[in-house]
Amino acid sequence: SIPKTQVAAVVPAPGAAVEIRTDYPVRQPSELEPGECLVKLTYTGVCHTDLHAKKHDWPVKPKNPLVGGHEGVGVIVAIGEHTAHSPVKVGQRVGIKWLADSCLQCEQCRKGLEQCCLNCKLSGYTVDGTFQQYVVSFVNHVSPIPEGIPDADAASILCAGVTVYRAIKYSQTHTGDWIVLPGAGGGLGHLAVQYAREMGLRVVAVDTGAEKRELCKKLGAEHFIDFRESKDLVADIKAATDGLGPHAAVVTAATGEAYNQAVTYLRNGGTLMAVGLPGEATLDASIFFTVFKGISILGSYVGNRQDAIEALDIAARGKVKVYYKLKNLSDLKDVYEGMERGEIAGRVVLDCAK
Ligand code: 8ID
Ligand code: ZN
Repeated sequence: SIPKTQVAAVVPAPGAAVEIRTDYPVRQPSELEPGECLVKLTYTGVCHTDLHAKKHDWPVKPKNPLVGGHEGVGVIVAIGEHTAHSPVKVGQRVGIKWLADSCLQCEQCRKGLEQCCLNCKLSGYTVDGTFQQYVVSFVNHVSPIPEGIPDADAASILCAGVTVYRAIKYSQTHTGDWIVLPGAGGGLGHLAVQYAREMGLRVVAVDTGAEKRELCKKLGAEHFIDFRESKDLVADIKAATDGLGPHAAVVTAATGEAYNQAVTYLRNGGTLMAVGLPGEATLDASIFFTVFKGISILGSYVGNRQDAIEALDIAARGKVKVYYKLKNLSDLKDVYEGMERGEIAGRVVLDCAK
Protein backbone atom coordinates (compact mmCIF):
# COMPACT_ATOMS: atom_id res chain seq x y z
CA SER A 1 0.00 0.00 0.00
CA ILE A 2 1.05 3.58 -0.64
CA PRO A 3 1.86 5.68 2.45
CA LYS A 4 0.25 9.10 2.85
CA THR A 5 3.53 10.81 3.76
CA GLN A 6 7.21 10.26 3.05
CA VAL A 7 10.74 11.59 3.52
CA ALA A 8 11.67 14.35 1.07
CA ALA A 9 14.52 16.86 0.73
CA VAL A 10 12.81 20.21 0.26
CA VAL A 11 14.18 23.62 -0.68
CA PRO A 12 11.56 25.69 1.21
CA ALA A 13 12.32 29.08 -0.40
CA PRO A 14 14.52 30.41 -3.24
CA GLY A 15 18.18 30.00 -2.28
CA ALA A 16 17.37 28.53 1.15
CA ALA A 17 19.17 25.50 2.62
CA VAL A 18 17.66 22.11 1.86
CA GLU A 19 15.52 20.61 4.67
CA ILE A 20 14.73 16.96 5.28
CA ARG A 21 10.96 16.58 5.88
CA THR A 22 9.44 13.35 7.13
CA ASP A 23 5.84 14.42 6.52
CA TYR A 24 5.93 15.35 2.85
CA PRO A 25 2.67 14.25 1.16
CA VAL A 26 2.57 11.38 -1.33
CA ARG A 27 0.12 11.89 -4.23
CA GLN A 28 -2.23 8.92 -3.97
CA PRO A 29 -3.01 6.71 -7.02
CA SER A 30 -6.61 8.00 -7.07
CA GLU A 31 -5.28 11.57 -7.36
CA LEU A 32 -3.16 10.94 -10.47
CA GLU A 33 -4.16 12.63 -13.73
CA PRO A 34 -4.36 10.59 -16.94
CA GLY A 35 -0.80 10.18 -18.27
CA GLU A 36 0.78 10.47 -14.84
CA CYS A 37 2.41 7.63 -12.95
CA LEU A 38 3.63 7.21 -9.38
CA VAL A 39 7.16 5.81 -9.08
CA LYS A 40 8.59 4.39 -5.84
CA LEU A 41 12.23 5.47 -5.98
CA THR A 42 15.22 3.45 -4.84
CA TYR A 43 18.18 5.67 -5.83
CA THR A 44 18.82 9.11 -7.24
CA GLY A 45 21.96 10.81 -8.48
CA VAL A 46 22.78 14.41 -7.53
CA CYS A 47 23.50 16.66 -10.51
CA HIS A 48 25.11 20.09 -10.41
CA THR A 49 21.84 21.33 -11.93
CA ASP A 50 20.15 20.53 -8.61
CA LEU A 51 22.64 22.84 -6.92
CA HIS A 52 21.83 25.60 -9.45
CA ALA A 53 18.13 25.07 -8.62
CA LYS A 54 18.79 25.27 -4.88
CA LYS A 55 20.93 28.41 -5.33
CA HIS A 56 18.35 29.95 -7.69
CA ASP A 57 21.20 31.15 -9.93
CA TRP A 58 19.73 30.46 -13.40
CA PRO A 59 17.75 32.98 -15.48
CA VAL A 60 14.92 30.42 -15.76
CA LYS A 61 13.50 29.92 -12.25
CA PRO A 62 12.31 26.71 -10.50
CA LYS A 63 9.05 26.08 -8.63
CA ASN A 64 8.88 26.97 -4.99
CA PRO A 65 8.98 25.13 -2.62
CA LEU A 66 11.04 22.60 -4.54
CA VAL A 67 11.93 18.93 -4.31
CA GLY A 68 14.92 18.69 -6.66
CA GLY A 69 16.46 15.66 -8.35
CA HIS A 70 16.26 14.24 -11.87
CA GLU A 71 18.42 11.10 -11.94
CA GLY A 72 16.01 8.70 -10.24
CA VAL A 73 15.36 4.97 -10.60
CA GLY A 74 12.45 3.02 -9.17
CA VAL A 75 9.35 1.00 -9.91
CA ILE A 76 5.97 2.21 -11.17
CA VAL A 77 3.40 1.59 -8.42
CA ALA A 78 0.40 3.31 -10.05
CA ILE A 79 -0.75 4.84 -13.33
CA GLY A 80 -3.45 7.50 -13.54
CA GLU A 81 -6.93 6.23 -14.34
CA HIS A 82 -8.09 6.80 -17.96
CA THR A 83 -4.50 6.88 -19.25
CA ALA A 84 -4.65 5.96 -22.94
CA HIS A 85 -1.90 3.80 -24.50
CA SER A 86 0.69 3.80 -21.72
CA PRO A 87 4.06 2.61 -23.04
CA VAL A 88 4.96 1.41 -19.50
CA LYS A 89 3.09 -0.64 -16.91
CA VAL A 90 2.72 -1.00 -13.15
CA GLY A 91 5.62 -3.00 -11.71
CA GLN A 92 8.04 -1.86 -14.41
CA ARG A 93 11.48 -0.47 -13.49
CA VAL A 94 11.91 3.02 -14.91
CA GLY A 95 14.13 6.08 -14.71
CA ILE A 96 13.19 9.72 -14.16
CA LYS A 97 15.18 12.12 -16.33
CA TRP A 98 15.27 15.94 -16.43
CA LEU A 99 12.60 16.11 -19.12
CA ALA A 100 9.58 14.88 -17.16
CA ASP A 101 7.04 15.50 -19.92
CA SER A 102 6.51 17.25 -23.24
CA CYS A 103 3.49 17.68 -25.51
CA LEU A 104 4.79 15.34 -28.26
CA GLN A 105 2.70 17.35 -30.78
CA CYS A 106 4.63 20.57 -31.42
CA GLU A 107 7.31 21.17 -34.02
CA GLN A 108 10.17 20.66 -31.53
CA CYS A 109 8.67 17.39 -30.24
CA ARG A 110 8.01 16.12 -33.78
CA LYS A 111 11.63 16.84 -34.67
CA GLY A 112 12.96 14.93 -31.66
CA LEU A 113 13.89 18.11 -29.80
CA GLU A 114 11.45 17.25 -27.02
CA GLN A 115 13.59 19.01 -24.43
CA CYS A 116 12.86 22.32 -26.20
CA CYS A 117 9.06 21.84 -26.16
CA LEU A 118 7.43 25.06 -24.94
CA ASN A 119 5.04 23.03 -22.78
CA CYS A 120 7.60 20.71 -21.22
CA LYS A 121 7.82 19.82 -17.53
CA LEU A 122 11.20 19.48 -15.83
CA SER A 123 11.84 16.99 -13.01
CA GLY A 124 13.15 18.66 -9.88
CA TYR A 125 12.64 22.11 -11.40
CA THR A 126 9.10 22.86 -12.60
CA VAL A 127 7.67 19.69 -11.00
CA ASP A 128 8.91 17.92 -7.85
CA GLY A 129 11.76 15.53 -8.59
CA THR A 130 13.58 12.53 -7.18
CA PHE A 131 14.85 13.74 -3.79
CA GLN A 132 11.90 11.95 -2.20
CA GLN A 133 10.60 8.39 -1.95
CA TYR A 134 7.62 8.60 -4.30
CA VAL A 135 7.64 10.84 -7.37
CA VAL A 136 4.81 11.64 -9.76
CA SER A 137 6.04 11.42 -13.34
CA PHE A 138 4.63 10.86 -16.84
CA VAL A 139 4.16 7.56 -18.68
CA ASN A 140 5.33 8.95 -22.03
CA HIS A 141 8.69 10.13 -20.73
CA VAL A 142 9.85 7.75 -17.99
CA SER A 143 12.72 5.63 -19.34
CA PRO A 144 12.52 1.82 -19.16
CA ILE A 145 15.71 0.58 -17.46
CA PRO A 146 17.29 -2.34 -19.33
CA GLU A 147 18.13 -5.64 -17.62
CA GLY A 148 21.57 -6.17 -16.18
CA ILE A 149 22.23 -2.78 -14.59
CA PRO A 150 21.48 -2.22 -10.89
CA ASP A 151 19.26 0.77 -9.93
CA ALA A 152 22.09 2.72 -8.27
CA ASP A 153 24.37 2.25 -11.29
CA ALA A 154 21.70 3.37 -13.74
CA ALA A 155 20.61 6.50 -11.85
CA SER A 156 23.15 9.01 -13.15
CA ILE A 157 22.85 7.81 -16.72
CA LEU A 158 19.40 9.47 -16.72
CA CYS A 159 20.91 12.97 -16.77
CA ALA A 160 24.72 13.00 -16.78
CA GLY A 161 24.96 10.02 -19.13
CA VAL A 162 22.23 11.02 -21.57
CA THR A 163 23.49 14.60 -21.72
CA VAL A 164 27.10 13.84 -22.58
CA TYR A 165 26.15 10.96 -24.86
CA ARG A 166 24.03 13.30 -26.97
CA ALA A 167 26.54 16.17 -26.80
CA ILE A 168 29.35 13.96 -28.14
CA LYS A 169 27.04 12.40 -30.74
CA TYR A 170 26.36 15.87 -32.19
CA SER A 171 29.94 17.17 -31.79
CA GLN A 172 30.74 16.47 -35.47
CA THR A 173 33.60 14.13 -34.52
CA HIS A 174 34.68 10.85 -36.10
CA THR A 175 36.66 7.82 -34.98
CA GLY A 176 40.24 8.76 -34.16
CA ASP A 177 39.51 12.47 -33.61
CA TRP A 178 40.72 14.38 -30.57
CA ILE A 179 38.12 15.65 -28.11
CA VAL A 180 38.91 17.91 -25.15
CA LEU A 181 36.66 17.68 -22.11
CA PRO A 182 36.84 20.61 -19.65
CA GLY A 183 35.09 19.39 -16.49
CA ALA A 184 36.16 15.79 -17.17
CA GLY A 185 36.47 14.82 -13.50
CA GLY A 186 32.90 15.79 -12.58
CA GLY A 187 29.59 13.97 -12.89
CA LEU A 188 28.97 14.68 -16.57
CA GLY A 189 32.64 14.81 -17.48
CA HIS A 190 33.72 11.38 -16.22
CA LEU A 191 30.92 9.82 -18.26
CA ALA A 192 31.91 11.96 -21.26
CA VAL A 193 35.41 10.45 -21.10
CA GLN A 194 33.85 6.97 -21.34
CA TYR A 195 31.23 7.68 -24.03
CA ALA A 196 33.91 9.43 -26.08
CA ARG A 197 36.18 6.39 -25.82
CA GLU A 198 33.26 4.13 -26.73
CA MET A 199 32.71 6.29 -29.84
CA GLY A 200 36.37 5.86 -30.85
CA LEU A 201 37.60 9.32 -29.87
CA ARG A 202 40.92 10.28 -28.26
CA VAL A 203 40.40 12.19 -25.02
CA VAL A 204 42.17 15.13 -23.43
CA ALA A 205 40.66 15.63 -19.98
CA VAL A 206 40.81 19.06 -18.32
CA ASP A 207 40.00 19.43 -14.62
CA THR A 208 41.88 19.79 -11.36
CA GLY A 209 43.31 17.72 -8.50
CA ALA A 210 44.89 14.30 -8.05
CA GLU A 211 41.66 12.34 -7.58
CA LYS A 212 40.08 13.64 -10.80
CA ARG A 213 43.37 13.14 -12.67
CA GLU A 214 43.51 9.50 -11.60
CA LEU A 215 39.85 8.91 -12.42
CA CYS A 216 40.15 10.39 -15.92
CA LYS A 217 43.32 8.44 -16.68
CA LYS A 218 41.77 5.21 -15.43
CA LEU A 219 38.74 5.81 -17.68
CA GLY A 220 40.90 6.15 -20.76
CA ALA A 221 41.89 9.81 -21.13
CA GLU A 222 45.25 9.97 -22.95
CA HIS A 223 46.14 13.29 -21.35
CA PHE A 224 45.02 15.14 -18.25
CA ILE A 225 45.62 18.87 -17.98
CA ASP A 226 45.14 20.51 -14.59
CA PHE A 227 43.57 23.89 -15.33
CA ARG A 228 44.79 25.27 -11.99
CA GLU A 229 48.40 24.19 -12.61
CA SER A 230 48.70 24.88 -16.33
CA LYS A 231 50.60 28.09 -17.14
CA ASP A 232 49.25 28.17 -20.70
CA LEU A 233 46.14 26.05 -21.26
CA VAL A 234 45.96 26.73 -25.01
CA ALA A 235 49.58 25.67 -25.53
CA ASP A 236 49.17 22.58 -23.35
CA ILE A 237 46.01 21.45 -25.18
CA LYS A 238 47.60 22.01 -28.58
CA ALA A 239 50.73 20.14 -27.52
CA ALA A 240 48.57 17.20 -26.43
CA THR A 241 46.75 17.06 -29.79
CA ASP A 242 49.50 16.86 -32.43
CA GLY A 243 50.10 20.61 -32.24
CA LEU A 244 46.88 21.33 -34.15
CA GLY A 245 44.30 21.39 -31.37
CA PRO A 246 41.33 19.09 -30.79
CA HIS A 247 38.53 18.45 -33.30
CA ALA A 248 35.96 19.22 -30.62
CA ALA A 249 35.58 20.58 -27.11
CA VAL A 250 32.61 19.43 -25.06
CA VAL A 251 32.53 21.76 -22.05
CA THR A 252 30.75 20.39 -18.97
CA ALA A 253 32.33 22.73 -16.42
CA ALA A 254 29.80 25.03 -14.71
CA THR A 255 31.87 28.13 -15.32
CA GLY A 256 32.41 30.65 -18.11
CA GLU A 257 36.21 30.41 -17.87
CA ALA A 258 36.18 26.85 -19.17
CA TYR A 259 34.66 28.12 -22.44
CA ASN A 260 36.74 31.17 -23.07
CA GLN A 261 39.80 29.71 -24.76
CA ALA A 262 38.02 26.99 -26.74
CA VAL A 263 37.87 28.86 -30.06
CA THR A 264 41.59 29.60 -29.68
CA TYR A 265 42.71 26.03 -29.07
CA LEU A 266 40.27 24.20 -31.39
CA ARG A 267 41.62 22.82 -34.65
CA ASN A 268 40.41 24.49 -37.86
CA GLY A 269 36.92 23.18 -38.60
CA GLY A 270 36.48 22.23 -34.93
CA THR A 271 33.33 22.23 -32.82
CA LEU A 272 32.67 23.86 -29.47
CA MET A 273 29.80 22.03 -27.79
CA ALA A 274 28.36 23.95 -24.82
CA VAL A 275 26.91 21.78 -22.04
CA GLY A 276 27.86 23.26 -18.64
CA LEU A 277 25.39 25.94 -17.56
CA PRO A 278 26.78 28.88 -15.59
CA GLY A 279 23.79 31.18 -15.03
CA GLU A 280 25.30 34.53 -15.95
CA ALA A 281 28.39 33.97 -18.10
CA THR A 282 28.58 34.89 -21.77
CA LEU A 283 30.80 33.23 -24.33
CA ASP A 284 34.03 35.12 -24.97
CA ALA A 285 34.98 34.03 -28.48
CA SER A 286 36.75 35.86 -31.29
CA ILE A 287 34.25 36.40 -34.10
CA PHE A 288 37.12 36.74 -36.58
CA PHE A 289 38.70 33.40 -35.69
CA THR A 290 35.33 31.64 -35.37
CA VAL A 291 34.82 32.52 -39.05
CA PHE A 292 38.44 32.23 -40.22
CA LYS A 293 38.90 28.79 -38.61
CA GLY A 294 35.45 27.55 -39.63
CA ILE A 295 34.45 26.83 -36.02
CA SER A 296 30.97 25.52 -35.12
CA ILE A 297 29.58 26.73 -31.80
CA LEU A 298 26.67 24.54 -30.65
CA GLY A 299 24.64 23.94 -27.51
CA SER A 300 23.34 20.58 -26.36
CA TYR A 301 20.59 20.20 -23.78
CA VAL A 302 19.98 16.82 -22.08
CA GLY A 303 18.44 14.36 -24.57
CA ASN A 304 15.18 13.01 -25.93
CA ARG A 305 13.57 9.64 -25.16
CA GLN A 306 15.69 7.88 -27.78
CA ASP A 307 18.95 9.39 -26.52
CA ALA A 308 18.02 8.07 -23.06
CA ILE A 309 17.41 4.57 -24.42
CA GLU A 310 20.73 4.58 -26.28
CA ALA A 311 22.76 5.95 -23.35
CA LEU A 312 21.19 3.40 -20.96
CA ASP A 313 21.81 0.54 -23.37
CA ILE A 314 25.52 1.38 -23.60
CA ALA A 315 25.75 1.49 -19.80
CA ALA A 316 23.77 -1.74 -19.34
CA ARG A 317 26.21 -3.49 -21.70
CA GLY A 318 29.01 -2.42 -19.34
CA LYS A 319 30.72 -0.01 -21.77
CA VAL A 320 30.23 3.00 -19.50
CA LYS A 321 30.11 2.97 -15.71
CA VAL A 322 29.10 5.66 -13.27
CA TYR A 323 31.75 6.15 -10.55
CA TYR A 324 29.80 7.19 -7.50
CA LYS A 325 29.89 7.45 -3.76
CA LEU A 326 26.72 6.11 -2.19
CA LYS A 327 25.11 8.36 0.44
CA ASN A 328 21.68 8.83 1.98
CA LEU A 329 18.87 11.15 0.92
CA SER A 330 19.27 12.82 4.32
CA ASP A 331 22.91 13.72 3.41
CA LEU A 332 21.91 16.02 0.53
CA LYS A 333 22.94 19.23 2.28
CA ASP A 334 26.51 17.95 2.77
CA VAL A 335 26.61 16.72 -0.82
CA TYR A 336 25.74 20.23 -2.07
CA GLU A 337 28.52 21.68 0.07
CA GLY A 338 31.06 19.22 -1.35
CA MET A 339 29.85 19.93 -4.88
CA GLU A 340 30.14 23.68 -4.35
CA ARG A 341 33.77 23.22 -3.29
CA GLY A 342 34.45 21.05 -6.37
CA GLU A 343 35.35 18.05 -4.19
CA ILE A 344 33.27 15.38 -5.90
CA ALA A 345 35.11 13.21 -8.43
CA GLY A 346 32.45 11.42 -10.49
CA ARG A 347 29.00 11.42 -8.87
CA VAL A 348 27.16 11.04 -5.59
CA VAL A 349 24.13 8.72 -5.61
CA LEU A 350 21.60 8.78 -2.76
CA ASP A 351 19.66 5.91 -1.21
CA CYS A 352 16.08 7.21 -1.18
CA ALA A 353 15.10 4.90 1.70
CA LYS A 354 17.52 6.54 4.12
O1 8ID B 1 21.73 19.50 -20.74
C1 8ID B 1 22.71 20.07 -20.31
N1 8ID B 1 23.42 20.89 -21.06
C2 8ID B 1 23.13 19.78 -18.91
C3 8ID B 1 22.68 18.63 -18.26
C4 8ID B 1 23.10 18.38 -16.97
C5 8ID B 1 23.95 19.28 -16.32
C6 8ID B 1 23.97 20.67 -18.24
N2 8ID B 1 24.34 20.40 -16.98
C7 8ID B 1 25.22 21.39 -16.34
C8 8ID B 1 25.05 21.57 -14.86
O2 8ID B 1 23.94 22.39 -14.57
C9 8ID B 1 26.37 22.21 -14.53
O3 8ID B 1 26.34 23.59 -14.87
O4 8ID B 1 26.55 20.94 -16.50
C10 8ID B 1 27.35 21.50 -15.47
C11 8ID B 1 28.17 20.41 -14.83
O5 8ID B 1 27.36 19.47 -14.16
P1 8ID B 1 28.04 18.29 -13.29
O6 8ID B 1 28.92 17.48 -14.14
O7 8ID B 1 26.95 17.65 -12.53
O8 8ID B 1 28.95 19.17 -12.28
P2 8ID B 1 30.23 18.73 -11.41
O9 8ID B 1 30.16 17.29 -11.04
O10 8ID B 1 30.33 19.75 -10.34
O11 8ID B 1 31.46 18.87 -12.45
C12 8ID B 1 31.95 20.08 -12.90
C13 8ID B 1 33.46 19.94 -13.07
O12 8ID B 1 33.97 21.11 -13.72
C14 8ID B 1 35.27 21.34 -13.20
C15 8ID B 1 35.11 21.04 -11.72
O13 8ID B 1 36.37 20.79 -11.09
C16 8ID B 1 34.21 19.80 -11.75
O14 8ID B 1 34.96 18.59 -11.74
N3 8ID B 1 35.71 22.69 -13.59
C17 8ID B 1 35.38 23.92 -13.14
I1 8ID B 1 34.06 24.34 -11.75
N4 8ID B 1 36.03 24.91 -13.76
C18 8ID B 1 36.77 24.29 -14.70
C19 8ID B 1 37.66 24.79 -15.69
N5 8ID B 1 37.91 26.10 -15.84
C20 8ID B 1 36.58 22.90 -14.61
N6 8ID B 1 37.17 22.04 -15.44
C21 8ID B 1 38.00 22.56 -16.39
N7 8ID B 1 38.25 23.89 -16.52
ZN1 ZN C 1 21.28 16.92 -14.44
